[in-house]
Amino acid sequence: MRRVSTMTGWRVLSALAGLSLFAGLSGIAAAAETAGSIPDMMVPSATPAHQIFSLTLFVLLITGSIFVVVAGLLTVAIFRFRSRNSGTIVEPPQIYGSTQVELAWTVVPILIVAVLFLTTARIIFAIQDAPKPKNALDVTVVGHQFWWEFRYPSLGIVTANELHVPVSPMDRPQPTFLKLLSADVIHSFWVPQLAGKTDLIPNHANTMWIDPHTPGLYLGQCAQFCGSQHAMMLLRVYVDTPSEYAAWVKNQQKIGVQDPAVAAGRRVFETEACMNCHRVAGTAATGAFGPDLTHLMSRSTIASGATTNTPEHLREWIKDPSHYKDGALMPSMQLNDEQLNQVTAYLETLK
Ligand code: HEC
Ligand SMILES: [Cu+2]
Repeated sequence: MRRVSTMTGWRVLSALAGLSLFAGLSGIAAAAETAGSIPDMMVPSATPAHQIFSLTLFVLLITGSIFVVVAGLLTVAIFRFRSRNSGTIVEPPQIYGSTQVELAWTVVPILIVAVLFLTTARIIFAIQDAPKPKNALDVTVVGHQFWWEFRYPSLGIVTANELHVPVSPMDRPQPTFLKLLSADVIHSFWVPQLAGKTDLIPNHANTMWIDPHTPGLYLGQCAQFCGSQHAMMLLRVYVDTPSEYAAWVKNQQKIGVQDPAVAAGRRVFETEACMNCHRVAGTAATGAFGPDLTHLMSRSTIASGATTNTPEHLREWIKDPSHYKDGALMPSMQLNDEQLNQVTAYLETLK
């Protein structure tokens, strides 16, 4: 009777082990397939991310070896020394109070922890104390519930949710140094392929830097629970080639010409409270609670990646922000269809 129940136990156990192995493997396969399109810290492509990745591998190697040794000894003990129903129970030799054994299992773990601690500390300091080259770009990042503000003080640019930085060639590095601030609660800036996470804390400036060598789009997101739409606080970092970057800067510095064809929409914008929360350079709209809309059309997404920037989505967003982002801190201004069309047409000219 007892024998039967142990057999079932083993079967359940091995089935579970097989299942979790399968789940693990298929997870890894799925991750590998989409690598590049999802933010993946196992595919680093910039300097601090590379260091963090090597440290991760090193720690995994050490802890993995410990796991293999412990699990191996345990397996041997379970099978070799299991009860064999021989009738007589013989106690194994008792080695209580052995100085050698006690020393071994105290000193070895201390050494292992010391090695892990020192290598981690070395990399943390190397990242924190990295000298800032003269040509580094400075960007101030301000976290808001639930979007990102990017200010380029030396260039006079303010934008939102989509950060543009120049590529940093290996032979002539041009890193970007970020100063992290918050307008409300704690947020966390995390673009796994570029660098580690750093929190944005109210009344306390943090700094971090990125040094990406390959142009492209890198995705990230707020990594600190900051309210109901924390998961929709996405981040896009465009690493531009020098000419793309120069063109982007030139466009952002332009103050848009006001198109008389959309004067009606501009009037809606200026009379329906939009301008109290949003800035459009060169107009009376100087609000700072919401994203700067001066060059809204240069962004490919709206509302921090909640949806793509198309005229239909824009109109739907203005009509009812909760359609895409329930809990977003922009109210629906209850515009009628005509006002919606007009204000959308106006926004479409903010190139
Ligand atoms: C009470 C302040 C407030 C008012 C009033 C307001 N907005 Fe907003 N708006 C916001 C906030 C905050 C966001 C960011 C929401 C988010 O992403 O979570 C936003 C986002 C937007 C965006 C997306 C910008 C981007 O780059 O993601 C557009 C477009 C926009 N608002 C247009 C308007 C228009 C048009 C009006 C007037 C009908 C208006 N807003 C009124 C606060 C406001
Ligand atoms: Cu956040």
